[in-house]
Order: sequence, then structure tokens, then C-alpha cells
Amino acid sequence: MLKRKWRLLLLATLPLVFSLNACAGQSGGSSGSRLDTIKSRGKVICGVSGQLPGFSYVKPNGEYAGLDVDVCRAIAAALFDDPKKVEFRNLNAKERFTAVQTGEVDILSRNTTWTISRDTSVGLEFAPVVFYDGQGIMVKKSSNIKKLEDLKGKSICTQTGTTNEQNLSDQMRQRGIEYKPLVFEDVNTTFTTYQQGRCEAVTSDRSQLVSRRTTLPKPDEHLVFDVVLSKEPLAPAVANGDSKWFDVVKWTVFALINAEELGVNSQNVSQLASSPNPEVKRLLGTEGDLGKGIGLTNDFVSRIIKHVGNYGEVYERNLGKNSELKLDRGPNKLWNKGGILYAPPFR
Ligand SMILES: N[C@@H](CCC(=O)N[C@@H](CS)C(=O)NCC(=O)O)C(=O)O
Repeated sequence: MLKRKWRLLLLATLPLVFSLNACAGQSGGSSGSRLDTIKSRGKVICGVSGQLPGFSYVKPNGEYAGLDVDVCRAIAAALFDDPKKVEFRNLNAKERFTAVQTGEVDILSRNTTWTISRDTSVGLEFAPVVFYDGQGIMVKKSSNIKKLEDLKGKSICTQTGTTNEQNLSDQMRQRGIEYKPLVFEDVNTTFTTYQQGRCEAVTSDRSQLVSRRTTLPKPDEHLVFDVVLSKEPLAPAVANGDSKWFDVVKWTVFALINAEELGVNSQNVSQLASSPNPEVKRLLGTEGDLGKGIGLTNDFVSRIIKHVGNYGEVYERNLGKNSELKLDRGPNKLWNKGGILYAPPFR
């Protein structure tokens, strides 16, 4: 039994222990959230790849563009009514998680697959999936390689610190196919090595293969053959333990999806502010206090849609029919249009 004196001392120090923990982990209680830091800094620091057309890359005019870029622009629109209030930092696959853990970036929006270890031991918190992908393999058409078995004894290029490296090894071991992995840290080296024929195949998320194919000298000479090695749900992520900031990221993504479902887009958003539909009113903040509830303005969704568009617009502009990649929406269609995109209600 503890003596009364010690029990009292223990009780007195408990709040101190908890408040210290809260600071270390940016608990996101009433104070100490990264959201407040971002608001006073006046911009969002967003970790991206910067090397991947359609997701995040730098256009010839020096501007960043892509789906992952637009997620950060949507957050900046929600916070500052200005999608340009973002500083982008390029991160390779290996350094991306440290950048979130150390707080160098506020958010990682970089074709990153949501997995249990990243969500737990790596210390990330994943926002909703923005692109459902799967791993594929690209080869030269002239190689006549059309299935995994054809890769027996061949060398395959891949990237350090990715799910792709591990999935390839699992799948080949399961099928008893021997191959030579060539693993690189820099994505440009991976694809140059492949292009120079020093590996017969390159593996990555299928969307990335299609994206990087556009950067090869003769894209038509390459084929992403018909195999899907894994599930690669790509989602933005923030550091664990700050629910206030996490909520803003999470509901920004849900806002993009719900706006598409309700037919709210960049062209009609100002008109729809006077819509009689109660769901649209709540979404756009002309009724209720949903924005204030997460530390934003009530019209935060109007701001997002006005500047960035809804999910469908973002998709078509960067990856779909209005882009160079022309990726079919596939599973990235809304749940009521044959896909699996589903956002909880604004209520
Ligand atoms: N989604 C996978 C792969 C992501 C990834 O980073 N892939 C490599 C291999 S191509 C890469 O560097 N991609 C280009 C880039 O993002 O710069 C993951 O989260 O591990």
C-alpha cells in the first residue's frame, strides 16, 4: 500500500505527465495542434513525390500539378481561401516517413500505400484513400513477356522502401519463380536502368508505370501487362496523435468526394449556395455549423470546390480523360456509379 503522502504526490504529478505527453505528440486537444501552427504560418507544407506526372510533378512553367498536389491545394483552399498557400517538398520513397515523423512536412501526399505497419509502428494516420491502385509490371513490348512466369531468371527493377519491393518478392516466392531484383533509391535511376535494358522489367503501382511511361523516349514501345500483384490504396497521411489536424485533412478529402456525389462542382458551386437541398446546404455551409466544428469556416467546402473542383474534376484533369494518362476511373468511381469511393455524410 502506498503511503498517503506518496499517493497525493502521484495524483499531483499526473496532470503534468499527461500534458507533457500531449505536447510531444501534438495531441490536438484544445491547444497544441499543428492546425494552429499552419494557420499562423499562413501556408501548408506538403510532402510530395514531384516526379510523377498525374500525381505530383512540376510543369514546365514551374507550377506543381497532380492529384496529390490538388489534395494539398484543397486543404489550403479550406484554410486560407487560397489554393496557392502551399509549400511543396519533394521526398523520395525512403525519406517520406521520416519527414512526417520529424514534422518537416505537415502532410504527406505522395502516392503512399496505406498499410497496417505504416498506420501503427511508423506512426502515421491515414486520411481517406484518394486512389485505389494495384501493383503492375512494365516490360518492352518486343520482349514478348506477358505473364509473371515469363520473368523466370530475368532482372526486375524496383524501389527501396516501397510496398512494391516486398509484394514482388512475396508473389514470385509463392509461385516459385526465381528472378533478380535490382533495387534503387531514386525513381529516376530505376526507370533509366529499365530504359537502358539493364533490367528486363520494372515494377511499381500500375498508375505510376503508366505515368512514368509517358516520360520514356518511346512510350508506345512499353507495355504494362495484365497482372495485378497487390492492393495499393493510396492515401494522404499525417503524424499520429493530432486529431484536430487529422480531421481537417480527412474531411477535405471527404468533401471532394461528397461534392461529386451531390453534383456540386467548380462551375455551379456559387449558384448552389442558394440550393434548397438541405444536404447541399450543409455541405456548402449555408446551413449549420459543420465547418466551425472542425476549426474552419462554415463555407470551407465552397472554398475547396471553387478553387480545386470536386473529386471527379480533380481526377479527370490529372489522371482521366483531360490528362495525358487517360486512366479509366475503374474502382475510383463513386460507390453509386460502380466504384468504391464512399464518403460519410456531412451531418
Ligand atoms: N505506393 C507504393 C510505392 C510508392 C513509390 O514511392 N514508388 C516508387 C517506385 S516507382 C517511386 O519512387 N515512385 C515515384 C515517385 O513517387 O517519385 C508505396 O507506398 O510504397
